[in-house]
Amino acid sequence: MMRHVFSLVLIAGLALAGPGLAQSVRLQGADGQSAVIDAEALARLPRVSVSFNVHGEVHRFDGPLLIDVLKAVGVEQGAALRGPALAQAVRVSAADGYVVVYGLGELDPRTRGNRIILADQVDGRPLPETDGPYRVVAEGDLRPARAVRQVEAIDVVRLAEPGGTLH
Ligand SMILES: Nc1nc2c(c(=O)[nH]1)N[C@H]1C(S)=C(S)[C@@H](COP(=O)(O)O)O[C@H]1N2
Ligand SMILES: [Mo]
Repeated sequence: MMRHVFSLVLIAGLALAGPGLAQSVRLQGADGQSAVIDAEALARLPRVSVSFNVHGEVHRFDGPLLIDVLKAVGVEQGAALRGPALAQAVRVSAADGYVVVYGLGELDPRTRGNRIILADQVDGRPLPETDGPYRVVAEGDLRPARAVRQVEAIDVVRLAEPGGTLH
């Protein structure tokens, strides 16, 4: 019994210790699905390495494809990513209120060659606290403006009218 009380106090203490310990990202799907992913969940996904130029310096960023992360809330990929599914926006929000929108189609590796990842490492180390724990990196971007630091939430939003046609 005492041991359980102690565990509860320990867990509550960790929860109160502040956002630095909340190493998770909130996900919301287009149809109301939601999930919270943490380092453990991310570690189970296939990893990708991307070279990315930040203000004239090339760095290697590692992490899962952003579209693989979004599988937790159900997104179409590959051949299924067609018609109205291509009218979905992926809104990435950061701790400081910075928001960047990607199109779901540009996240899909079977649609487009340049990869977009949720990086948790740079040059083989965890991201520095100012940038991480998670940062979006879009391979091929010529400026790092879309490379959202300190990602907190990712939402998928449908922009097509309901009943849109499949072409
Ligand atoms: N959360 C967050 N991410 C952000 C920004 C920001 O203001 N907040 N600025 C963007 C811009 S405009 C640039 S140029 C790069 C800067 O990357 P650096 O901090 O690694 O130099 O981060 C991008 N990611
Ligand atoms: Mo910038």
